[in-house]
Amino acid sequence: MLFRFLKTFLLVIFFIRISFSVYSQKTDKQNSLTLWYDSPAKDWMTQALPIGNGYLGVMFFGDPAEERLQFSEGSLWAGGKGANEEYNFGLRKDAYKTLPKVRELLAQGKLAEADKLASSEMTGIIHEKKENTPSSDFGAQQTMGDLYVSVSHTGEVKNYRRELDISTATGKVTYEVGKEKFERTYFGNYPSRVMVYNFKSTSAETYSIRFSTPHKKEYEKFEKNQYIFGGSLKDNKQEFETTYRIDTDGKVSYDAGIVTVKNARKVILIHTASTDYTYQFPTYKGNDYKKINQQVIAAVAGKGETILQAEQQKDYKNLFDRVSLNLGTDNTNSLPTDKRQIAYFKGTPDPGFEVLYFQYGRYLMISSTRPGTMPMSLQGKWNDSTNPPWANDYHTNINIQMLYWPAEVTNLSECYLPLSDFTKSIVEPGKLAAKEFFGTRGWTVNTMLNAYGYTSPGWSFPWGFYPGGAGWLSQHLWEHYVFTNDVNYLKNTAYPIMKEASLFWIDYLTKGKSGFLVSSPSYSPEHGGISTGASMDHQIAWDVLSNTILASKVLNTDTDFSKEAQKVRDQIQPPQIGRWGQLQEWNEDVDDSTNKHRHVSHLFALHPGNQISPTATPEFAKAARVTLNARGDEGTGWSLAWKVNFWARLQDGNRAYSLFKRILRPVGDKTENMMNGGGSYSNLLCAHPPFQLDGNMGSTAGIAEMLLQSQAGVIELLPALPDSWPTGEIKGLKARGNVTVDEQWKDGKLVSATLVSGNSGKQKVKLGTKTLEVDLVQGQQKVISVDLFQ
Ligand code: FUC
Repeated sequence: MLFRFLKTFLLVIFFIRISFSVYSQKTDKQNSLTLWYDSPAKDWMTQALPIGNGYLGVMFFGDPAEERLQFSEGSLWAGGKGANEEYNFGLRKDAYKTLPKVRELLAQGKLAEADKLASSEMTGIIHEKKENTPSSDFGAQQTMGDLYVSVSHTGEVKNYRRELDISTATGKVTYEVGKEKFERTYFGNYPSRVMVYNFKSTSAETYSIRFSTPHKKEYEKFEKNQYIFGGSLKDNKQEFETTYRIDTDGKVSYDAGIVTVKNARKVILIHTASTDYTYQFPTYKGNDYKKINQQVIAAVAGKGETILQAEQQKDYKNLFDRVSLNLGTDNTNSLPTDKRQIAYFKGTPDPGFEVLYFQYGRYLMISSTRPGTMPMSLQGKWNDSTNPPWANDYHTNINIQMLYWPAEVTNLSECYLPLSDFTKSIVEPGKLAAKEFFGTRGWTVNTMLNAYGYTSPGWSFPWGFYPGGAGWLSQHLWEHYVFTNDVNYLKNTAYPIMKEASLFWIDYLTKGKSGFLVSSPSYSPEHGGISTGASMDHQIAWDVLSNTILASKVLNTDTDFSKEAQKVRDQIQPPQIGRWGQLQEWNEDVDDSTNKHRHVSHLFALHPGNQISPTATPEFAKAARVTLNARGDEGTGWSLAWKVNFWARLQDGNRAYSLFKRILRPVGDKTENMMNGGGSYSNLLCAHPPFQLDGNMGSTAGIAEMLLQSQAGVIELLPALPDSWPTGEIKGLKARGNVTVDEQWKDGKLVSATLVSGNSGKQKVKLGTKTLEVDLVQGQQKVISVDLFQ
């Protein structure tokens, strides 16, 4: 008996020692897909590290004395009808009646007068700030609050390390105090809808846990080792609840909102939260959030941290491991990431750092957008404020689309579905906006979009005016089909929405002076004023009509409608080349060659559209190049990222790469810079500045675009490989047609590519200027060696 006891005791001791020594071995190995630091984060935006489970975005700081776990839930939104009964999705009754007059003034060249009239009659209505309202009844996405966990140890902290391993989606903080060792492990578990925060120590400690929120407390309680906080937003009374279960070997007590755990070597919080929000127009209320939390907590009742972690690993790795990138180095990761970023900026070549940034985008996507969650907003799911920049909303004139660019091509198709659901949810209010402001059928959204169906033009003119949003969002619906070949999705979800977006353009376009169909009034996002015939509108209309025509063919439906759409599409004003060889941003040749504006919207046709390409339309591609050269290589975070994608489409890998390097530039500035402040913070979140996640996502997509393209019905291998990546391998990218592609290259040249298709058929594959056709058999590997192209 004694012997057995001793044996168990020794095993436990051995296990504890192993867990700590395993950790230090890993430190030595310096996992190349890890961000790590030798001090705690002091600042949320630039230093704290993001984790998440799709629903919740959490930032951890790693202060040894008191951990701060700041969290946000995607559907916690101020504003809407709850904030103001008069809120009406921004609609302005009969605004479309002003349209003929605005068009007439524009046709007469009276731009200022047209602007004035449209500004007063065609701007969406919001109701200004009231007490406790962050930004009018448009609202803003909200932080939920912070969990603070303090630990009783005193004394000097040694061997400190804070890290985020993106290959396992695990955050860690380790340090020593005297002889005692401390280790915290954090991760988000999507299948069980919980966050897990695990505090371990070799010494027995007292832990104290409190929740702090800027929102109103409705109730707070602690029962059966479970803390529950019910709250509501002050402006719109939106309700939410957050709760965690404690697993510990210590003694737990609760008093006045503070949970104390004494004599503990292990404290694990299993945390969840939800709100009463649903996609139910017009109320957006009714989610039984308390029941959801109860179900979540009940479902994890038998699951400890180990099971939850095993579940999380299976779920996460199933997505993350689909794509690997190796740029031919040993990927040393011996410097803390902030110092590594500076060394890289100063010129130390570090392809492993570039791989880390590429994969970070995929990590952030898996952590913040999963089926059933809200889509990512400007900051993904990470927001610490009640009044975040641009309301942390869903901007549709570049931002929300860029956030989702990597989804299909980097093999994370499922992560797109929240945007698909959200898009579906805004069709109804979007139809009202189309009718009221433009007098058309179909649906539209404009620049700013909230969680409460605000689809009207912005609240100011002209920046908020942007009828192109719905057409652009429809591109993603189509691309999801094209990448997955999921005909049911196309039929039941995508096509009906695309068709409605097309109807908008069929009705809105009018005959211009040249005889072509033009958009009027139109606006090139956040640049210049309104006019007749901004190029981006035409390109978006062309895109959505083209895709809808293709979709109707695939589905063998709506032949008459398709013919009508084709007739309209073919009459749209084509892109134009201006006096200095540039692709014109507007109908008139007025582009200023010295202008450095961050938006380059008139190149939509090059990327993400496919109307312009170096092979099919070389003259337009040349003009796009002239435009890009004139705009220059500076910009905000997302602007740089878009330029990476543009240059990749122009097949200039070196230029794309030099722009990508700019995105990795260290930035400390958190204040708004609309021109040239783009880069990345030391936590590698992209700086607009301030922080916006679109730059991260656009960069990840841009790298994929440099290595593989398929927008023209041909799989193009290594279309824009930069000289700086002479040797490498990428596995698991997706090409349109549901084809998974691996590529290996050496000395700047392809060695071989391996294709696996979800369906059998012929496929064109291109390398340089040579194209060949291969037969693909569903599920079977097809290895294409470079010799085949000779
Ligand atoms: C668009 C951009 C800004 C910013 C904002 C969130 O309006 O022009 O640069 O990214 O979205």
